[in-house]
Amino acid sequence: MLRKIGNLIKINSSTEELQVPPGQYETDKFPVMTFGNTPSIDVHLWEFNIFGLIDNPMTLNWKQFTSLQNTKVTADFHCVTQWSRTGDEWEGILFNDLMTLIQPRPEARFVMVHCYGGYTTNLGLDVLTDRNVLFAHRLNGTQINKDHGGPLRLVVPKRYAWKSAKWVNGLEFMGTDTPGFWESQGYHMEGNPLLEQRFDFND
Ligand SMILES: Nc1nc2c(c(=O)[nH]1)N[C@H]1C(S)=C(S)[C@@H](COP(=O)(O)O)O[C@H]1N2
Ligand SMILES: [Mo]
Repeated sequence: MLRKIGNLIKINSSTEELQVPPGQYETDKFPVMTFGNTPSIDVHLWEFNIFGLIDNPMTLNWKQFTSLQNTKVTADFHCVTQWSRTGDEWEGILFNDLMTLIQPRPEARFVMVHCYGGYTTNLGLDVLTDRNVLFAHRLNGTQINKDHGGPLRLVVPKRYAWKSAKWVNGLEFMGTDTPGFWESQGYHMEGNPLLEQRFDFND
């Protein structure tokens, strides 16, 4: 479902997933799941770097990034530790709207997402260009607080939530799929909750 209200586009992807994925239970709680320290970020100093296999590497400041088209996305959120939230309304910049600014090289098929604090996670460009992937600065009508990834976090509704990186500050376009922080410790490279791709300790 896609509605345009004034200058704000609304996408409801929550209804695309009719039930919580296998092995998950629904909760209204919103636990904070952070490895390591929680960074405090001043938006005046905030920078977002786009680099790697791309013809026009760039750095955007807060104003430049948040003046891109804003969209509200209703989506579900699935932590690999088995809790799921449904129907949250995130607001921010769609990955696809950021993509209109950049020219990845044809061989760029994967992206390493970088964060303040050093956390990373890898995603296929095909996954990131799904219509409901966004960089969110608001959640359910208020600014995202720093525990939940403020000022800006990635939200990838169709992957386990460890791929929804908090405090994002960069995208690195890559030709081969390279494990991020949790993926290099046995978490699945894809992490699709509908397929229960939680861990992959086979190799
Ligand atoms: N930078 C960063 N992003 C992160 C994490 C983290 O430790 N650092 N934890 C991930 C995990 S495992 C989950 S479940 C979600 C949790 O988001 P929340 O703390 O807002 O609930 O953030 C993900 N993004
Ligand atoms: Mo998680």
